[in-house]
Amino acid sequence: MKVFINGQFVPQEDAKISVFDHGLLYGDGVFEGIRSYNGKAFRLQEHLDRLWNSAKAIWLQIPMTKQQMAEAIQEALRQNGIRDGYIRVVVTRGVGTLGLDPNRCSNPQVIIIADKISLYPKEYYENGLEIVTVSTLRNHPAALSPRIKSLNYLNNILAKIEGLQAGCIEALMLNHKGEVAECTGDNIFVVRQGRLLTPPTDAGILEGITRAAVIELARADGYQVLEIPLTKHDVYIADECFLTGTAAEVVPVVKVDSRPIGDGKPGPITRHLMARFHQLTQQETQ
Ligand code: PXG
Repeated sequence: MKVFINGQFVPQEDAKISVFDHGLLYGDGVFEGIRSYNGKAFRLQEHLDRLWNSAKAIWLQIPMTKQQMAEAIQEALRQNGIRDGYIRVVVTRGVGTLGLDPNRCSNPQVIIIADKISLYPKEYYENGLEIVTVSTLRNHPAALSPRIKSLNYLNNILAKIEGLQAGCIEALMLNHKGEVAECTGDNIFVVRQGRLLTPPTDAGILEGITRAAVIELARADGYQVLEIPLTKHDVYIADECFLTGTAAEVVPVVKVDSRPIGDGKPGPITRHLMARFHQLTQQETQ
């Protein structure tokens, strides 16, 4: 595998970062996870915009243009012969001193890895996932905004550990107000009486690119979509529930905190949106 690091493609073994990089020492940096279909990055502009916004929010200057990054991403896919794959873009603060001061770091590091995608087992798409609500609250937006896709993912990792300990591969996180926020690496939707409901950005969530695409698709198909605060109760009494994310795409949820959602099977609107999302990925990457 060839990895892009600081302007060049090098063999995986030579793709190395200093132990003094603040990305490692403090999680000081930002990242993106992007899917490719048919050799093309999906919704690339949206991912680049989010990366640049994350960087701006932490006063990090990305040392290249969006156009240069887009070209490097396409080149990473080409050099590794990846058609249906996964791209990880990482921008770190760079090498600094053993102190917090980011001004002592001079060279932000840009890393692009293009790899094969390891998908969720097919069974999850056919029969749905079981998830649990965990006690780890999503970061308070006034402390560290969940809109920043930063290299500090401990909040999500702690929630993921709790979920895994309960035997679930995804976990539902609440915000500081006790409202539903999102899962550890996926946004959440419920369906009630034919309408889609999903937490708003100010519930303290990552503004998922898959979430935005699914909202567009649902509205285009005539479904009402409301971005409103939700409680666990709203999830428990939903007719359907599903998650959206770059890796997962659209995946049905059939059980939350041991309660079956709807009739305990993936619902019709969920299945419709799974198919529509799949179509969209193909259409946009032809
Ligand atoms: N919430 C959080 C906290 C995320 O990290 C999403 C929602 C979904 O956003 P997108 O833009 O992907 O629809 C994410 C994204 C991984 C992985 O390897 C995780 C994400 C993306 C790609 C890979 O677990 N999370």
